[in-house]
Amino acid sequence: MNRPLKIGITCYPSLGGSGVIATELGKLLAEKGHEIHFITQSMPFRLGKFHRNIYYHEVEVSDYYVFRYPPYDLSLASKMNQVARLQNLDLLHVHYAVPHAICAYLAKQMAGDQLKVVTTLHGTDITVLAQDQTLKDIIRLGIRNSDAVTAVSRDLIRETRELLDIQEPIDLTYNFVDKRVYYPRNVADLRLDYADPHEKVLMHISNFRPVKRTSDVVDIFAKVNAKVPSKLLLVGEGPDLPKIQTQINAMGLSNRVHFLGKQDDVAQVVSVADLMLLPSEKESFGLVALEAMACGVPTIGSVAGGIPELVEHGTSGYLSTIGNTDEMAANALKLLTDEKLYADFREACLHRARHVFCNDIITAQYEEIYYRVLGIP
Ligand code: GMT
Repeated sequence: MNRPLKIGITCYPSLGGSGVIATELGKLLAEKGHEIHFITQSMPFRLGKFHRNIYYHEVEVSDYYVFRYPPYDLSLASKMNQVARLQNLDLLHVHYAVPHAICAYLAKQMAGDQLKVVTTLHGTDITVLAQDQTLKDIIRLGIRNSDAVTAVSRDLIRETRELLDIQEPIDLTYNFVDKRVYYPRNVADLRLDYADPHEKVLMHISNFRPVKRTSDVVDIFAKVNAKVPSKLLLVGEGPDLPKIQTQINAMGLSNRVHFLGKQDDVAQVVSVADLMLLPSEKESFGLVALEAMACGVPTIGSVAGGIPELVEHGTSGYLSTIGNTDEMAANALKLLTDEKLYADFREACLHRARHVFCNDIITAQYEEIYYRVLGIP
């Protein structure tokens, strides 16, 4: 076995798939004996209790009166350099290009070339931000100066190459779930809080941003509920939530929809559902579809971005073109009204989550990349 590494991890610590993956990866690497230093603006929300081999370094922003905008990016770069020197870090693994890859590049200039930088692209850092001409060049700088770049789907690799004209290699590192946490939970009692025994449960989990097309979620649900009595559970919060509430009221569905707000224990919540709805406009991967899959819940979604790499159409879910809510509803009904078909999909979900997107496989891939950039055979 290779020597344990000292790794600095930077991510957005609040709710969001990139922060979840970064935190879970840090926890798994620490379990394997590596020393993990989170360098973030606040404690990553999934970090929870004390963990052996995990340390947390908070980035404090200087609010000196001449600053109209406190320079968070410079404070982060300085903190990365400080922690790298003090703790003798082997590498910085940053999640999300903006500003983390650029800050890591600055930190490396200060700490020295022996400090390696691995950048993981998660999606909107490329699909949305790289389209902004004012940010394009600086994102490219961060990516080109990383010792390794990884992305969470083939589609995101393709889009990164196209939008930023990146020729350098990009490693594919799919998102993962910890199989000790994500498995079908026994939630029969909890389910009764939301739905009668004869009703089906459809669920959507997101940050309710326009790219999630949450209006389509309500549309699909209305079409399903017209044929099979169902409940819709909406988990998360975000800018489109008020619009959705208005739509739900206008459609006379308010007594069929539950708003659960932000929830930490996704495995427990998702186990209540029969189907996950993910009709996004853009989705580099779709971590919630994987979390659902690992709990035996098939996804009805769109063919956006990396979703087809995760959900196999006709086996572990059904995918339609973006906005085709008629077909999505028809597919949902097909699954909900055929017990044998549903059982087959459920089995396929469990198998695929455990064998393709399992924590052991993906953590080992990241370790391989770390040793490669450090020149440790
Ligand atoms: O979905 C979001 O808007 C949040 C965003 C994030 O930065 O956490 O999610 C992105 O990264 C996740 C983890 O890799 C992916 O599962 C999501 O698909 C991706 N979101 C988009 O591409 C819109």
